[in-house]
Amino acid sequence: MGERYVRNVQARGSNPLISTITVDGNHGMAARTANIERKTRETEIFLSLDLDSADSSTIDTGIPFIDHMLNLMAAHGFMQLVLKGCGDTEIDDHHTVEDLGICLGLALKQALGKKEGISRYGEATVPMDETLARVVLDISNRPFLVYRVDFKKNTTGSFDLGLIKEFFRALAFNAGITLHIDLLSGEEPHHIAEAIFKAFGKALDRATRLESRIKGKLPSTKGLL
Ligand SMILES: [Mn+2]
Repeated sequence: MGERYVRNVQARGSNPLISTITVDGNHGMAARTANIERKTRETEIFLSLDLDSADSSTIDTGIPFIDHMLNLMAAHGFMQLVLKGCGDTEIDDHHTVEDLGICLGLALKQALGKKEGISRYGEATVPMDETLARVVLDISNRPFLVYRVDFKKNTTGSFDLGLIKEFFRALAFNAGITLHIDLLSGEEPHHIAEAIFKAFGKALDRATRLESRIKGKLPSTKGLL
């Protein structure tokens, strides 16, 4: 919208200085950001999300493997995540990973607000060597997870790979998204996890991208999301 406005101004022959108006790149909509603070007896998480900033993220959850995955997700999804978390990892990583999914889901829901003008659907298929992972999602307010991923090992390093499903289930249900994650091929668990998190980031970027043709309307024939 911004670029078109600038072109129209120039076409009308107005003061060319007006063409220096800065465009916020966000179709004039409010910033799509969220801040979440969540404390329980099991975890403490502070999270800031900016869907429209590709600045580098700062992530420290106390679980280096998850820090690595969330960094990949944010970088390839062109979003900025500032995250500080800690939890009862002396028991295991379960509470912390699930609560990170809850907080990211809540942040996503908050950042998207009324969901006006978004593309709504997003898909990405991402390879990593022998691995190919596909993520398809709908910002639908219909929480659902279909997770067809078969890891041939239970852990990578000391990380329990079963927790990846817990993370995405918590995320999908708290964000209100329909989320399908399929592993099309893959052997090495670290590759599989990376491809899934990158594909999620890219699919989310595509689904949350503002679509200028619908001019800020809700992408639903029902009129409700
Ligand atoms: Mn890696």
